[in-house]
Amino acid sequence: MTRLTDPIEDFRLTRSGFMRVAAVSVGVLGAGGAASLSGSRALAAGPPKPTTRYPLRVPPTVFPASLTLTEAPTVVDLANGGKKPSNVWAYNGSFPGPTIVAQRGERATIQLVNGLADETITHWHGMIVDDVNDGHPRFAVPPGATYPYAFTIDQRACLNWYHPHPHMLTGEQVNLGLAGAFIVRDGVEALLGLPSDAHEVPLIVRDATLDRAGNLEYTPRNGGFEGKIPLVNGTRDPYLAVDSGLYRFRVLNGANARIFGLALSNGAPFTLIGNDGGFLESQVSLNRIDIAPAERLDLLLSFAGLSGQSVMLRDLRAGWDLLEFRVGAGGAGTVPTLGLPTISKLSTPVTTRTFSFDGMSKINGKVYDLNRIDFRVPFGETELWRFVTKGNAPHPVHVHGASFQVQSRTGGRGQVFPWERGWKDTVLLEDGETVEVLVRFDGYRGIYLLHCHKLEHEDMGMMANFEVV
Ligand SMILES: [Cu+2]
Repeated sequence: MTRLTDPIEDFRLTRSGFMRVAAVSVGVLGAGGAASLSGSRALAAGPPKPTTRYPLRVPPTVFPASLTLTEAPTVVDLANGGKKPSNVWAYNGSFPGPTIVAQRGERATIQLVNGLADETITHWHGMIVDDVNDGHPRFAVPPGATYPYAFTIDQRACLNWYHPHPHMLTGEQVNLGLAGAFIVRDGVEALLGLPSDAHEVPLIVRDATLDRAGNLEYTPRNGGFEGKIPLVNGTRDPYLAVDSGLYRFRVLNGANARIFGLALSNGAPFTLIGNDGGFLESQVSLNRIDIAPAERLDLLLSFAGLSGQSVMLRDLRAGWDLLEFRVGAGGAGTVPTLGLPTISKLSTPVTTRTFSFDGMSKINGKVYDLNRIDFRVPFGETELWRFVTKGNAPHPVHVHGASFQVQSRTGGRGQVFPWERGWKDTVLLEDGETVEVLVRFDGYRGIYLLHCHKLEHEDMGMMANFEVV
């Protein structure tokens, strides 16, 4: 059985539904797959260097009109061709879920089917939609039920994603496999002539723990789930055969709690052109990028001159090899200088609010209450939101219903990083830091969420409802 507690705040999850066996099993739940918290720590040795690598899985592409998404247990091959069946939970049997690709202005009509044994609801992370379509936990549906979504996509081209958001169950459902990419395209992007088709690759990076039978196993800790192995697009030890041309990688940190420090083994820089809310105003060359849970990156990478060589995408924090690029012949193209669109700057906030991310389960001293509106925000007014913490960071702070612009970070790391410019919906708050953002809710009125995207903190109650009025 797994249960999260917050010793700092002496808070305990009391929801009976949360006590469960954490290993996924298709058919009969249980089978002795549960791990105690102390047991998961005892086994936390580093992964061995893999000798065999498997082709990177690229999820199928689907479109948002008349789409049915079913969340259900299924069996996948994490070694993608290695014939090693693993029990996971997945959207439409695909781990990660199918990549939804939408054009700005398009209408999404999506039927969510709950094929799990618990309630669920799906949130479109980064999508600006009205509140009945936002996947708020109050809309969670029971097993066997459906939830109909219908919304118009009206925002800049960007990489968003979708995942479950039921109260106190998000960490488990995401960790056991329920997440997928949601790409928005627009005319501005089309004019840039960026790499496409096989040269545009989504990379959903996360960590995972497997039980002895090789099934995904959720072993939460109140400080955040820490998996023992990395997965990219649900693939163990993946490689990607590339040509020696230009690629666009759409990177999502889909981990519950882990931050990745991305770098390339040959020391070459990434060219960062966008993040959560779309393109940056100008491209930037970076040798290392830290990406917190739920953050996204839009990267260009040229393999010109590397034919016959191997380049590894690494995580410098855990010392993991994430993805090997095996560079073949053919292909062309170096990183172009792009004319990226300008970003109108938010300014002159009307109101300043301070949010303290306390312990592991509270914002401003309060544990989340599904039925409590914590504050109200006037529609269309720019506000300055200040995020602080009394400890137990990192806290990746996420806002529903609007994107924001990061203004400053004082204390701690003391700077706004290049990957935090432009439009964001998630920003990393470390211990000792104060992060200020400007935000304006000019899409829809209604009830939205502010929360920590370390999913174990979220599930313990580090979340607040606000209403745009
Ligand atoms: Cu947190």
